[in-house]
Amino acid sequence: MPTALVSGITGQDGSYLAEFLLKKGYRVLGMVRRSSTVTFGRIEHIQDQIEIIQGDLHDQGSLVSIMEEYRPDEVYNLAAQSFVPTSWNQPVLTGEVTALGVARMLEAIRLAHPKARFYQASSSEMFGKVREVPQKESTPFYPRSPYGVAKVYGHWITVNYRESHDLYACSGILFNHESPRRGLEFVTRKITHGVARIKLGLADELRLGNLDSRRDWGFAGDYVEAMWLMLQQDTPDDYVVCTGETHEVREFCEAAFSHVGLDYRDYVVQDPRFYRPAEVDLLVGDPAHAKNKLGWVPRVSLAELVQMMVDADLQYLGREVL
Ligand code: NAP
Ligand code: G4F
Repeated sequence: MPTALVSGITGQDGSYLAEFLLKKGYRVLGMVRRSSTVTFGRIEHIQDQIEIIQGDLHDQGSLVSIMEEYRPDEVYNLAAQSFVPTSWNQPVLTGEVTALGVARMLEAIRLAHPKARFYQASSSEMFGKVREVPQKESTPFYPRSPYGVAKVYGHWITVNYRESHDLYACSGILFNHESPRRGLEFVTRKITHGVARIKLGLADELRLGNLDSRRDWGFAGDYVEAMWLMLQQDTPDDYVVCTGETHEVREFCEAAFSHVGLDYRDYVVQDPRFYRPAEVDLLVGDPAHAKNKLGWVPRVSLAELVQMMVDADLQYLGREVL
């Protein structure tokens, strides 16, 4: 039975990846940081099948100890400060976790267990002010937020450890992927949760920022398979993972409201508080490399994703209302 270590297992992607790996017969180790309250909501349903171990991307020693003790076959580094607006308020913390945290994890592997295969959760946010449309593996980066800058470091340190130390290290450049488990502060979940609140009579407006920006949105449950596939190849490489389609935030709103028979224009209020100091206006990826080399294709369409998320929020909030 292969062993996988997942950092960020309590997050959206960590929960889907853990489910996926359990189905494949893996022993799953979930690395979690110490906190005063339990943050296991997304993995409650599989908690008895996972081994939870304590570790923090700030703490080099904890990572080395984990590698020495558990010697995982595969390491998925999903942990990060992942919310873009927070990265302007906490740029140093974002750099510590989202950038240097990657170097600490790679150092732990190099020192204690260099046979481990490594996956780094890189991001389309690195393309920022895009230099090319659509974006592919060779497109130059131009990050627009401290988060994007930190992810560029994480990407290149992964490539560098592969080339310097011969580690099996891959960088997955994933475009936005969403689900009913998405954090409430990200725009898609904020919209679907807002739609459900309005439909159930719990709110009468939804305050958002820039409706013009465009994203290439997919379903998180599909994207974790691409992470796993990257670590099953003969040689390590970097891959863009996306749908190849792009839509405005406004279109996501339109679809979510219309799913419950409402018109978004009656409820959405644009609020300058949610605008960013520098925006990423257009993201759309080219999934050809992932398709040709990994045989990976996304399954859930945007329309299905919107419906899945609105229905889940209606169900979730409906239970609270009753
Ligand atoms: P998420 O829901 O925000 O989860 C982040 C995870 O990181 C949580 O489990 C969090 O733990 C953990 N974490 C934060 N700081 C940590 C630290 N110092 N030490 C250990 N763990 C720490 O993010 P996600 O959407 O699942 O994304 C997973 C990864 O993919 C992230 O690296 C993100 O930047 C990247 N990514 C995401 C997308 C996307 O569209 N979702 C696209 C491209 C790349 P707590 O539960 O304790 O907070
Ligand atoms: O949902 P978002 O906050 O996601 P963003 O900034 O694209 O970042 C996500 O995807 C990245 C991959 O490209 C990940 F690396 C990152 O960790 C994260 O998962 O915002 C999407 C768009 C932005 O253009 C934003 O300005 O939605 C716009 N937006 C408009 N109103 C809003 C809002 N975003 C948020 N969060 N809240 C709003 O009210």
